[in-house]
Amino acid sequence: MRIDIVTIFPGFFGPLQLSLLGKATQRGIIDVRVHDLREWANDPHRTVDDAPFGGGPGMVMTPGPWGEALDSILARAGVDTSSVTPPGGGTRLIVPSPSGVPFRQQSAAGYARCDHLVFACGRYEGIDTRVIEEVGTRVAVDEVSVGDYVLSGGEPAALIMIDAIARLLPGVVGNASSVADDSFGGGTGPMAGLLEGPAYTRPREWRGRVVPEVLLSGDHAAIARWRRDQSLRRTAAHRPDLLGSLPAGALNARDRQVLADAGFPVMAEDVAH
Ligand code: JEE
Repeated sequence: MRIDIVTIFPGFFGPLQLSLLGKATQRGIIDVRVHDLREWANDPHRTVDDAPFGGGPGMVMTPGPWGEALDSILARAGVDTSSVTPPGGGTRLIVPSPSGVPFRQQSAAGYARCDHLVFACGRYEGIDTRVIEEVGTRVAVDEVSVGDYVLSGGEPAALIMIDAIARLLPGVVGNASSVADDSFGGGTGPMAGLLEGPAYTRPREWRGRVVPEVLLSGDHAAIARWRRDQSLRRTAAHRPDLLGSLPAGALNARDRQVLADAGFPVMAEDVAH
């Protein structure tokens, strides 16, 4: 997968050379190019911002350099820069924005199937919206938010998204099942829609705290049931919203009892008529 990133802070993407993403690059699974937006700013001061029309605080990124940068990157990728073609193909432009659609595990899985992603990382109060409109006539454009908090720019959001996408590519994470078993990732598995429970490793006792006996029992059914109980309790405590959006029939009578015992009221199972 080819990944182009446009930013006024190229140094922000140093972490992509580390750890899992660095290995993915060495293995040729991802090819990341970071571009300094100011290379497309033509004035002597390499200006990329201006005051907002209509007034208000802060500055807005001016469309000129963005248009030139994205034309150049999309032309190299073989995306037609002159005629109006429907979105699609292997290239998508992702614009991190506090007003974007939420980025979820399913978004990461969708982007992992693309050949080419371009991230347009804004700063200040964001990018002149005509850039998103105009480029959207030539390539699929998504305005995406990584969460309900305000960042100072799109760079940390792009790092988060690239991490979540790249680890889904074949050959990036060694153990494929550790990807499938993730919270949110098990779309069809028994833990679908629940958070992961606690993890333990050696030693069996540490600072007086012992590993739950069931995990040492070798009783795989009992271990699976215990883990599900832990997942349910943690989900209820940390993300009660997730319990509300589980598919119908996801909770059996035992699940409901576990939640009730933990003090979380659950609606009775729907009865088909
Ligand atoms: C891209 C610039 C900074 C700060 C004003 C903020 C007022 C833009 N989940 C996410 N949070 N934030 C971003 C994100 C932030 C960005 C840019 C992404 C480019 N900024 C910025 C303040 C404001 N508004 C919301 O309340 C109203 C705008 C992001 C992602 N992805």
